[in-house]
Amino acid sequence: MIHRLVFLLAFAGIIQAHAASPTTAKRLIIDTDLFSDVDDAGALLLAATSSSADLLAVNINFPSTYSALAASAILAHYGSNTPIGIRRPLTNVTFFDSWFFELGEYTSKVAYHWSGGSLPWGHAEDAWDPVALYRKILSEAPDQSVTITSIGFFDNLSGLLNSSSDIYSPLSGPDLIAAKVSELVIMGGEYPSGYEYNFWGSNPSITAHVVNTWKGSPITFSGFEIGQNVTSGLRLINEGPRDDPVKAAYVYYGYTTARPSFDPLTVLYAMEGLSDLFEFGVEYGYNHVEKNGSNKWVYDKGVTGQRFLRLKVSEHEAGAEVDRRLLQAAWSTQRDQVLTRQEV
Ligand SMILES: [Ca+2]
Repeated sequence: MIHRLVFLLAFAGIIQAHAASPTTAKRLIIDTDLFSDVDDAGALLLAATSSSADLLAVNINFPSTYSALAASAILAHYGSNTPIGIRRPLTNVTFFDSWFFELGEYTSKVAYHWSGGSLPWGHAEDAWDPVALYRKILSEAPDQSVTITSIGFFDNLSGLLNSSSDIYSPLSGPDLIAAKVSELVIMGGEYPSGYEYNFWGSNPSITAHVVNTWKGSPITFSGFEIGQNVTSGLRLINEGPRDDPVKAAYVYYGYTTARPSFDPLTVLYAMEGLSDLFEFGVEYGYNHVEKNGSNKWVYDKGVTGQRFLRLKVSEHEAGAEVDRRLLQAAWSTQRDQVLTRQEV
């Protein structure tokens, strides 16, 4: 009986949250390397289901067919038909944990078993060119209205910066960014200095191109130190809906272990701002990336428009909030609400 009440109250709360879906929802584009870590899947779950975000596009910066198909499967499961782009040329590479021999592959399994959306199984080549998708979505958006969230590598954003007039817009890449982007939120680097995977793991000179030359919108950095010790995923694994693809991804990837929360935390900031979770570590100066992918904050008081985040709560509290949000998001889909009713 208690369980029934809890589920019904949760159900009512979820309905209310979605009914209140504001016209002020942030227009969001996510650029993800959905492949070698599962927290990208958690981030997609949050963005696809939140009333705080209008997910306009998902661009993938790792060129595996399974990354594109898994993104489509995940988005479709939560009722999102958000268009998907992916960096070319595509490969059929799958993740293998050659560092620790403990993590599992999830993108091909999620892609196959939850096949759906705009890129069903076998149709990865139908994905957008990511730069064309950026230019189309940005050109159609109101001025200074789009938040871009980078939770992986930088090839697609570098391509956007290098782009020129096309069928979507007469503007160059930098001019289009200045006209349409309200904020670039980057998970990557370490602050005030460090050497982090998203910056060095693909092509660090491309990282340097994006971070060192981006102009026209503020940049907020979410560093390695924010998410590394904020673990999440166990509640989704243990309490999530039976047929949830992101729950399955966490199981395939980490078995029964909680994972760092780099990307879910970054997407929560991108959607909701500082909220109760974050504060700015600094609000002047700028980030500089070397060609090897290491980064260092330059404390120049004459420069504004870049900042890095700090947690305002303990790592334990932040992890509990990410866990709560992942679980709430997974149960919020129409399909699972029906399942919930049958189960209680
Ligand atoms: Ca990522």
